[in-house]
Amino acid sequence: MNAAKTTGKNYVLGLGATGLSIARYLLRNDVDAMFFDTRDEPPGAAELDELWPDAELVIGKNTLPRSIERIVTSPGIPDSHPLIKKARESELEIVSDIELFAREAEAPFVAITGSNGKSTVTMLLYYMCRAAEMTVYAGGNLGEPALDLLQKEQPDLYVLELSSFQLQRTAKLPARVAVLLNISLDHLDWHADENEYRDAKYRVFREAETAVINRTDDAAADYVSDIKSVISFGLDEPEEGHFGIRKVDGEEYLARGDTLLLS
Ligand code: UMA
Repeated sequence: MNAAKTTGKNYVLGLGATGLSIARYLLRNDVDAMFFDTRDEPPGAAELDELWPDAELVIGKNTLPRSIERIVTSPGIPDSHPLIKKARESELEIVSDIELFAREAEAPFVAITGSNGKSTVTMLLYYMCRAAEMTVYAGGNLGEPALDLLQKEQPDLYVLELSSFQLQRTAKLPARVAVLLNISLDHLDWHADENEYRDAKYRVFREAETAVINRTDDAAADYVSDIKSVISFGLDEPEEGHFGIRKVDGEEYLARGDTLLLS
C-alpha cells in the first residue's frame, strides 16, 4: 500500500526546504494537509502558495487541530516543541520526511551519517557510482530533500546524507548500506542530552543490510552485532575485508586487508 495514503489529514511542521518537499509529496499522493511554522515569514510560504493555493498555513499557534491524523515534521523542529509534545500525548504518528522516503523508495539506498565529513563522503560515493555508470541521486541533509528524489526516474541507488534530527524521527530505515563516520558532541541545543544525540546517530543501523563503522567507536560495534555484513575503517592496519592504512617501505597506503589500494 502506498505509505502516503494510509492516513487522513497531515500536519506538516516547518516550512523550509523539507516542508516544501513534503508538500509536493503529499500533493502527488492526494493527501490532505495543513502547515505550521514558528517564523513570521517562513522561507517556503510563497512557494507553498503557488503549489497549493488553498493550503492552510498556521504561524506559531500551538494547538493541535482534532482533524489531524499524522504529523510530518521538518528537522528544524525539536522534540521539545509543544506541538510535538501534544502529538505524543494524543498518540499521533510522528514521522520525518526520511521515514516517508524509506517507506516508498523502490531502489536501494545508502544512508550516511556522522558528526563530521558526511557531505564529503556522500558526494564521494555519488561520484564513484556515476563513474561506475550507475544512475544515482544524492540528497537528504545535503542538496535536494529526500522526498524530491522520488519524483525522478527510478535510479540504481540513492545516496542519502542524514542528520541526527532526521534519524531521531525515523523508525523504518532499511538501508542497503548504513555508514556512521564518527560522533563528536554537536546539536545539544536540539537534542535533550548527549545520549539522545548518540542514540539518534546509531539508529542509522537499525535495519541495515551492511553496516560501515569506525573502528575507534566501541559502541558502534555493539549496535551492529546482529548485522551479518559489517565493514570497518580506521587509521590502523586492517584485517581482511576491512579498510585501513598500511605502511610499506616508509610509504602509507589505503588498504583493504592486505591489498594496497592507493598510496
Ligand atoms: N525553524 C524555525 N521554525 C520552524 C521551523 C524551522 O525557526 O517552524 C528553524 C530551525 O530551528 C532551523 C531552520 O529554521 O534552524 C531550518 O529548519 P527547517 O527544518 O525548516 O530546515 P529546512 O529548510 O527544511 O532544511 C532541512 C535541514 N536543516 C536542518 O536540519 C536545520 C537542511 O540541513 C537540509 O539540507 C534540508 O532540510 C533538506 O533535507 C541543513 C543543516 O544545517 C544544511 N543541517 C544540520 C547540519 O548539517 O548540521 C543538521
